[in-house]
Amino acid sequence: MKVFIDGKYYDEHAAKISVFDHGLLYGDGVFEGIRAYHGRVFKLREHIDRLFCSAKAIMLNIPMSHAHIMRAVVEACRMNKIRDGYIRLVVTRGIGTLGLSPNRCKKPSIIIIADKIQLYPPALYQKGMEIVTVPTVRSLHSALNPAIKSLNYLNNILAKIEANHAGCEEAVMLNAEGFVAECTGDNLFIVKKGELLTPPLSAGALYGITRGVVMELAEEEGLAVSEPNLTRYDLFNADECFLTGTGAEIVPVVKIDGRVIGAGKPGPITCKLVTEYHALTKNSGEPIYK
Ligand code: PXG
Repeated sequence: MKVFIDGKYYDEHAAKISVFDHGLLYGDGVFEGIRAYHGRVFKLREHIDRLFCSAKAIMLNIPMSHAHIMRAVVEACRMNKIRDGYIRLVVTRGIGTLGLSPNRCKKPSIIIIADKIQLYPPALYQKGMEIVTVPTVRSLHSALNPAIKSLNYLNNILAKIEANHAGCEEAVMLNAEGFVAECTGDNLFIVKKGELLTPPLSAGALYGITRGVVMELAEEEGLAVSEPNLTRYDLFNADECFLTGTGAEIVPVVKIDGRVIGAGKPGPITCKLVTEYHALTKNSGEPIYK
């Protein structure tokens, strides 16, 4: 595998960054997780847009243009002969000193890793997932805004550890007010009386690219989509529930905090959206090979 760092490609074992990089020392940086399907990079522009929004929020000047990064991501896939894979794009604050000050970091670093993807087992998609609410709440907007896809993922990792301790793969994270925000690396949707509901960004959800795609697909299907504040009660009494994310795609949820959701198996609307999502990933995206 060849890894892109600041304009050059390095072999996997030689792809290294400094111990003085503030991405490592302080989690000071931003990232994206992107998928390639059938030789195309899916929703590339949307991911790069979000990367620039995250960077703006932390006052990080990405030393490459939007168009240039898009080309670099496609090129990194080509270099690694990727047709189906996962691309991790990272921008760190760069090399600085042992002090918080980002002003000491002269140049942000850009890293692109284009690799194969580790998928959830297929059985999980057929049977559905069990998830739990965890004690760790989503960061406040006024602390570290959850809309920023920063390198500081400890809030999510703590929640993931708590879910794993409870024997689950994913956690429902509430915000400080007790409303549902999202999961540790996925957005959350419920279906109630034929309508789709998902927490608003103001509740602490990430502006998920998959979330956006699913909302568009649902609207095309004529389903009503809304973004109200949701409580655990709303989840327990949903007809269907599923998670969305670039890595996970659409994962049906069949149990939350011990309560069976709907019929206890992936619901019809969830399954329809899964089919449509797969169809979309088959024939859209930025071509890697001309
Ligand atoms: N919420 C959070 C907190 C996320 O980090 C999503 C929702 C889903 O967003 P997208 O744009 O992917 O639909 C994410 C993103 C990984 C990995 O290694 C994935 C994410 C985050 C961190 C790591 O698979 N998902």
